[in-house]
Amino acid sequence: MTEVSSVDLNSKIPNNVGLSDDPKLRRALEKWLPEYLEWWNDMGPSDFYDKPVFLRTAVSVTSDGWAHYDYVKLPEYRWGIFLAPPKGPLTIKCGDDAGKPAWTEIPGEHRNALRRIIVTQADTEPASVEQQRMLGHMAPSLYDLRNLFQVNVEEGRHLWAMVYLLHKYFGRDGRDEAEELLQRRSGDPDKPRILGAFNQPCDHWLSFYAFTMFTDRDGKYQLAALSESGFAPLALSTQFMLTEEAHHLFVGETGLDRIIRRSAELEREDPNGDVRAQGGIDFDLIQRTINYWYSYSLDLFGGEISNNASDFFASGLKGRYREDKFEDHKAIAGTYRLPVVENGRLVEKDVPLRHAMNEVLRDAYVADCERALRKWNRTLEQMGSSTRLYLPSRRFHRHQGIYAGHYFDPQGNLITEEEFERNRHKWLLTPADNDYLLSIMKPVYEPGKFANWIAPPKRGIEGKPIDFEYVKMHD
Ligand code: BYC
Ligand code: FE
Ligand code: FE
Repeated sequence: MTEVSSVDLNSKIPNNVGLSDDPKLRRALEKWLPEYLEWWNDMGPSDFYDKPVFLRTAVSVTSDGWAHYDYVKLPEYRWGIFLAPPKGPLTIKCGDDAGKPAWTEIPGEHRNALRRIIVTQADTEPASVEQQRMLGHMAPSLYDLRNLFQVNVEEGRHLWAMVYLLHKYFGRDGRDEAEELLQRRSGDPDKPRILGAFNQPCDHWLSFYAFTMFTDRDGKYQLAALSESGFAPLALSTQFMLTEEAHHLFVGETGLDRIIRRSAELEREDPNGDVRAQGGIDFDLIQRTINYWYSYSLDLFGGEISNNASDFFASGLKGRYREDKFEDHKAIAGTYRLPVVENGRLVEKDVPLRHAMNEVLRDAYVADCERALRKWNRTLEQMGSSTRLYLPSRRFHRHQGIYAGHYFDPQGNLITEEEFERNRHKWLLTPADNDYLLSIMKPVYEPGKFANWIAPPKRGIEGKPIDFEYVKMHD
């Protein structure tokens, strides 16, 4: 059974992994701490470092009340290392060894695969902080500014969660990887972040909400798959990360809902139903933003037919979403049917189930996104707008997997490259869109006030009113 000790909040690095009993590990992490802070200062939120922010900090791991809310200045945030308490004896959840006891040390034969998974997961966390670095300067309200910073500090903590695993279980290699995680930079041509979506610019708040809606949601499904891992420390670490992740998804889903609500209001108010004439965000632009971030986020699940996915599942390193709900945890027999491109046409093909595990996880993600779309369309209906938003086909605008290198319209029909390029500005965010969004996104820092292009939230944070001073701009 994996050791989860009591929570030590007074240590330099708050933790429940018994750091005080492991001086070597503690020294290594304390050496990494100032390097992390240097990265945060260079690449974390630009400015606002002297402003108290009403933030939640993890202080325990019990399902009720793990979070403490108070005013904190960003550089003083206490990034900690927390594992969820195991619910009974841990077992390998899937693959050839399903049902056997989970590993508390790294099995030699899985060392490289586990290292790769952990480093890939880790890399996304600082990347997203880098992508969101400038957004504080155009926040639509103090409520939203606070949510941005909440997401940022927790992504920082998620990096800590993975760096702990690298330091504790991978020796010298792990420490080197932890260094490199602070060297790569989102969008840098020479040392980019590992996965595609994390090198795309997130220049304004429409992209921020779409990113937390669609890209953080990939995070939810990947973390859920890793929380089924037979490597116990990874499973327990990602389980606790998921409790924080829920708020990131809330920020994205409700943020887009609030924009949609406001746009519907402006559409109604304008004599010609012209949302832009009222300084709002028109529905076509919202749709292009959905298309953009949804397609990059679909790429994050990897190839539809993947040897890696098959190996990860077979060796019990990564399960499916809620593996418990499946009856057969070995998945040796089944097949998965999916459309593939052959000789310029789409034809259905059966793939051995294990090789389709990325696609199985993507299915759970797509269903969740469809649920959110239904919700937004209900908002449109209630507001009396005739517009309906949709998710593009999962073949549209893909850069990974079997559809990459082919061209599809948002309905999923195969088209030519020329046709795709001719329609690109109708289907995907354009530089002109970004210019327009930047032109309307002026900061609003007065408690209870909101930018013209977004509706207020239904309620505040932690029972506080909407006009609460979530960030103290004048202290
Ligand atoms: N971009 O067999 P394939 C989050 C590479 S988000 C670039 O198709 P596999 C968060 C792949 O690495 C969750 N490269 O894919 C969200 C491989 O390269 P190599 C992050 C890509 O391995 C918001 C090659 O293509 N967590 O937490 O089955 C804010 C062929 O690979 C991409 C994880 O990703 C891409 N999109 O699956 C903050 C979990 N996709 O080895 C945080 C850990 C694939 O040939 N990662 N490639 O050089 C994994 O489980 C797997 O690596 C993936 C890919 C699911 C990402
Ligand atoms: Fe995260
Ligand atoms: Fe997140």
